[in-house]
Amino acid sequence: MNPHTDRPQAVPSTGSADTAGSATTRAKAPVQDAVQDKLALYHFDACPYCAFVRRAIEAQGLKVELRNIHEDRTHWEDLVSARSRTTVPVLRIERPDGSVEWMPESRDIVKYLQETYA
Ligand SMILES: N[C@@H](CCC(=O)N[C@@H](CS)C(=O)NCC(=O)O)C(=O)O
Repeated sequence: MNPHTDRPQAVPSTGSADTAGSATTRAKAPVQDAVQDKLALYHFDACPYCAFVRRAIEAQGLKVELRNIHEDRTHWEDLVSARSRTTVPVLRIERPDGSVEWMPESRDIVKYLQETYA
């Protein structure tokens, strides 16, 4: 599938049925205060996987800086420097202790956001 031209069938809806699991069958990760971590999403407008993540961020009302790699060369360079590739979306998580994690894969990002900051 070409995700730029076709409907991304691999991209699920942000509905919770297939991503959140059952409260009775799966333990929920500890809820954190979203403002404690600095979150930034590397993305670009026409990317359907990015749109999926942006919708989830908006639905949760999370504070996430959007870093468009097609509009800002610095963001593109930082992404390539960290990941050695340009595939987006990628969530950059900067924790209060200064550690930084770069999380790829739209489904994993949405799952992480829902489990961590819901
Ligand atoms: N499985 C990935 C697919 C991400 C993906 O294919 N992103 C495309 C844009 S929609 C991309 O960044 N392509 C350019 C590249 O890989 O360098 C996800 O779900 O996040």
